[in-house]
Order: sequence, then C-alpha cells, then structure tokens
Amino acid sequence: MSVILVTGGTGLVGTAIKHIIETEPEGSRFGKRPGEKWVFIGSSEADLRNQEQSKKLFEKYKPTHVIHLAALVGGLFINMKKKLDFLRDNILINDNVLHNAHELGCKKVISCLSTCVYPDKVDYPLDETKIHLGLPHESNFGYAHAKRLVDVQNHAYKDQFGDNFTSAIPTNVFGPHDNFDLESAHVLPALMHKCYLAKKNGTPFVVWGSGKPLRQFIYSRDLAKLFIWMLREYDDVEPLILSVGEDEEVSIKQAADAVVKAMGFTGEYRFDTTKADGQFRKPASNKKLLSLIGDFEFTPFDKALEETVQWFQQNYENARIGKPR
Ligand code: NAP
Ligand code: GFB
Repeated sequence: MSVILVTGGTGLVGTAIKHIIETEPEGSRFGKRPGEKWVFIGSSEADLRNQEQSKKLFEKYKPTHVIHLAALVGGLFINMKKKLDFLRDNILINDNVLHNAHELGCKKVISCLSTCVYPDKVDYPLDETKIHLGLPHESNFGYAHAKRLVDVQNHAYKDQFGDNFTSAIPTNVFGPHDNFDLESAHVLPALMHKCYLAKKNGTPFVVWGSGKPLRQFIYSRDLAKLFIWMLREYDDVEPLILSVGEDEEVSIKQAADAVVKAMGFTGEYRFDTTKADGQFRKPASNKKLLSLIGDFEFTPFDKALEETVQWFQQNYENARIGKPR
C-alpha cells in the first residue's frame, strides 16, 4: 500500500493533481494505481510551520511518498512587500516536511521550487545546472532563497542518509482554484479578476507595468501530470524544470490581450506604468524533461486560458477573490 501525501493539496497545483488522479483512468500513465491512497491536505489540517503539528500529521497518515507543494505563495507585488515572511514561513514549512519525511523513512519526496529562484543575471536559457550561480532578482529574494535551500537540503539528506528527496522547478502556473485575490495574486489570475470586474462595473481594465516583461505559463493540469510522472519515474536528487518550451514565452501585453479576448471585454484597456515590471524575463529550457518523458502534449495557452476564465466566471462566488470589490 502506497500512501501519497500531497501538502498544499487545497491550492492551485494541489487541486489540479487531485483532479487528474480522480479523472484519469486507473492504471493509465497519469492515473491512480491500484493499492495507492492519495491524501490531499491544507493548512487547516496542520500548520506546517509548526513542528508539533507537522509531526502529528506525518504520524497520522504515515506517507510512503510526499509531493510537497505547501508554501507561502504570491505574485510580484506581495513578494516585494513581504520578503521576510516569504523567507521564514517557507524555510519553516520545508524543514518540517523534509525532517518528518526523513524520520518516517519516506521512500520519496518531491518538493516544488520555481523559476524565480534562478539568478537574475545568468546566461539564458535557464537549465537545471544554473540555480546557485548568482543572486536572485531583488523583488523576490526572500522566497527565492528559501526555495533554493530545499535543493541544498535534498542534497544533504541524500549525501548523509541516502534519502530519495528531489524537487521540481515549474514556471508561472495558472488554472482553476488559483488565488485571484488582487493583493497577492500572480499576473494571470489578477488580470482575469480585474477584467471580470471591469466588465461587470463598466470601469477601465488596468494592467500594471509596461506589459513588456516575458513569461512562460504552464497550465496547472499539465503540471499535475508531470508531477505524477516524476513520482513514478524520476529518482534523481537533481531538480527538474517542468515547463512549456522556451518558444512559448509571451509578453504580459499578449497575456492581457488573451484575457480580454477570453472575457469578451470591449471597454477601456490601459497600462499603469507607475507599477513595477519586476524581472524582465526568466526563460527556462525543458530539454531535460522532454529527454526523459518523451512525448508530452501541453494544452495550448489560449485553450487553457479559456477553460480557466470559464471556471472563474462559473465559480466567482466561491473562488479565492479576497475582499469583494
Ligand atoms: P496556492 O494555490 O497558494 O496553495 C498553497 C497551498 O499551501 C495551499 O494548499 C495552502 O493551504 C498550503 N499552505 C500554505 N501555508 C501553509 C502552512 N503554513 N501549513 C500548511 N499548508 C500551507 O499555491 P500554488 O500556486 O498551488 O503553489 C504550489 C507550489 O507551487 C508552491 O510550493 C509554490 O511555491 C510552487 N509554485 C507556484 C507557482 C505559481 O505560479 N503559482 C509557480 C512556481 C512554483 P490552505 O489553502 O489551506 O491555506
Ligand atoms: O505573476 P507575477 O505577479 O510575478 O507577474 P513574477 C508579474 C508581472 O506581471 C510583472 C505584471 O511584470 C507585472 O508588472 N502585472 C501586470 C501584474 N498587471 C499585474 C497585476 O495586476 N498583478 C500582478 N501580480 N502582476 C513571481 C515571483 O514573479 O513569480 C514569485 O515574485 C513566484 O515568487 C512567481 O515565483 C511564480 O512572474 O514577476
């Protein structure tokens, strides 16, 4: 009997993994396997910053495998405001999860980094060998250093005890069940929420910054399949980038145009260049992933965006929208 514990199981990526495990045919490449018990937990079950609660959680479920997604997560603007919280909360969460997984003798842990951990000034494209080659972008150094430390912890557990702890490095993620709260959201859910409100209230749709920065966006349900594949088939301590190709980079303006189209918005649409642009680009190579997984079909960006906009419009009342506007 394998017990797979998914921390952060109530968030954007966690609910996507739950969706795939519950909808893909049992025994299929990304489906549940016979004899597997999947457990999805959120912070209401245990605050993973707390040692005692973390220990109790692992004793309760006795996981054999862990997909560790739990984290303090947010977009550019909340990262810029709360660098210490993003550093300290994530260090505490990660240390408690890895320590308890080690103590329990878990067969495997996959933690989740992010392409924003990479050095701001490094030769592009970003690949798995460049994580520690310089300082991260100033806007999110708290989160970035806490996430980099996971790679250091994995290597230390492997080196001293032989633990099979590894990590995934996704680019910007989007999809159903995302955080749409304008105070802390990432760019795509923020633009969807703002465009929805502009359409509803007849007000301008305002995109922050110049619209020039470039990003790679992966659909949460594609990322979910890649995590399930890693659980089954990737046993290397070295982190692995989980991303669409480098040629899929889009500008924030192109992303905003796609949101306007998906929302059917026809009102005033402008940019507030007094707001920060953040890191200009962080182009990641998925060559290593494709060399290992072989054929993998990513959902086209526009189709994934339309599905997410539909989900948001249908679930607005129950979505994570922060204070009503
Ligand atoms: P999310 O939607 O904000 O979900 C965060 C999850 O972590 C929720 O399940 C939350 O539980 C849980 N959590 C937060 N603080 C916790 C605590 N103190 N104790 C226990 N659980 C806690 O985040 P996400 O976007 O799915 O991110 C999942 C992982 O992907 C994170 O490690 C993140 O760093 C990484 N990542 C995300 C992106 C992105 O663009 N979203 C990009 C790259 C990497 P509650 O909901 O119950 O509070
Ligand atoms: O997803 P995002 O917030 O974070 O995207 P990063 C920021 C880009 O979108 C900037 C523009 O260029 C912003 O100027 N933008 C335009 C907006 N309008 C908005 C808006 O209404 N809200 C937001 N949030 N952005 C994050 C890291 O960097 O990437 C995190 O700070 C994490 O730690 C995440 O790693 C994946 O892509 O810049």
